[in-house]
Amino acid sequence: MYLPLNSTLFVFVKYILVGIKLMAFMSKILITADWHLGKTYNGKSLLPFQHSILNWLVEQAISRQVKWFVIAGDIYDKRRPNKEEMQVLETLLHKLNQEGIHIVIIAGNHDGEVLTLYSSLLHNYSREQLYLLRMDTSQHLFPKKVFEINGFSFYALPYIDSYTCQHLLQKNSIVLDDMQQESLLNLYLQHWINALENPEKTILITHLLPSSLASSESGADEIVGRMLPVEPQTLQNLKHTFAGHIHRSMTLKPNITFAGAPYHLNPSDKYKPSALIIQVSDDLAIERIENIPPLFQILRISKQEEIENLINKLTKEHFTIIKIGGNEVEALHKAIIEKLPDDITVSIEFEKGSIPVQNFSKVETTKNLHQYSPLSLIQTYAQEVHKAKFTEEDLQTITEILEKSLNDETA
Ligand SMILES: [Mn+2]
Repeated sequence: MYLPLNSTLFVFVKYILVGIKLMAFMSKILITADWHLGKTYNGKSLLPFQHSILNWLVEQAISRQVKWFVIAGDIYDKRRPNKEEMQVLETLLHKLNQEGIHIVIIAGNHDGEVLTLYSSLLHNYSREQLYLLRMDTSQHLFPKKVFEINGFSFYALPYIDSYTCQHLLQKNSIVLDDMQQESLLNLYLQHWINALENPEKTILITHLLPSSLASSESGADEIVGRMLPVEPQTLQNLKHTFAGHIHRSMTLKPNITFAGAPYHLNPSDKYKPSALIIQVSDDLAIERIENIPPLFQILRISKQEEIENLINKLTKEHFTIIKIGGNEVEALHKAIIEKLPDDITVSIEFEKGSIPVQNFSKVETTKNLHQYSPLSLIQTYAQEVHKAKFTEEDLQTITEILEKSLNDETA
């Protein structure tokens, strides 16, 4: 076949194509949140399954040529992750770094202010490679600018609690009730937004909960730290806010978008796992990645003759829930246990209405915490989150002041 008019044109076209590819690379961000590495289900760690899905997500970031990979809080499920959980994060970050993708990590309420949590990461990466924002009561924590793309400035803000707010606003009195705490945080964010030169060109990435969403989608997951609501109107002048915390991806008001969790943490979760790809040019184009492979598979069985088929369906790729129903649950349970391969993770449960063979530990839920009185809430909060910071005497004072304010309110 006769080749292009001349090689100059050919080189020119090639140059344009490379340019387009490069532009795409320069302007894409992947935003994900709520990994909860190390979360357990019925006492068994989800970590290997989380790892394989997150590996898939990292591959997506690479093949879609994103420039920034942002984790908007709740990387670990517990404040003190174990070695395996930390290794999973490090492996994923290493892979991104090898591809030249920049990383931003924001602490969520589950990550809190444990300063040692990410210390190894800070040693292994430069600020350019990995920008890590922790909640830190010793520092001023207005949102920090993490990068700029096509005239849009991206700021990140880790989870922040009322004590940090107070510190930042240099109000030393103890702020006690929920309303005061909320207004303080809104005031603080408003102050930051008012000081911005170009709020319409500013994008905030955070782990905060807008107050029009009263509770968490995932139910059992939340409230290691008390989440302070932000009024959506506080954020209305910004170009956009991307947030973690709510595990279902959704858009609110219309400039607040939740990234969503990349997998279910419980087989009863109803949300669609997701992550966001933001293409930044003159405007923001938001795309949801929703074809994420599932973490759980549920297999139902009610007859002996189905056992062979069930065993064949077990895979290392999924955390399998086996639901036993029918009239012979005890015998079925025994037969399944005998045939289970050692290297497969399963949780055996019973369909409603079947007679349970034994009591399986129920997954703990902290849902009820929402219904606690402000007094017990602040006590739980103080004890859980600030164990190291409050003496018995401090707690006593908080309790007294709270009781007084409660009495004043009811009087
Ligand atoms: Mn979370």
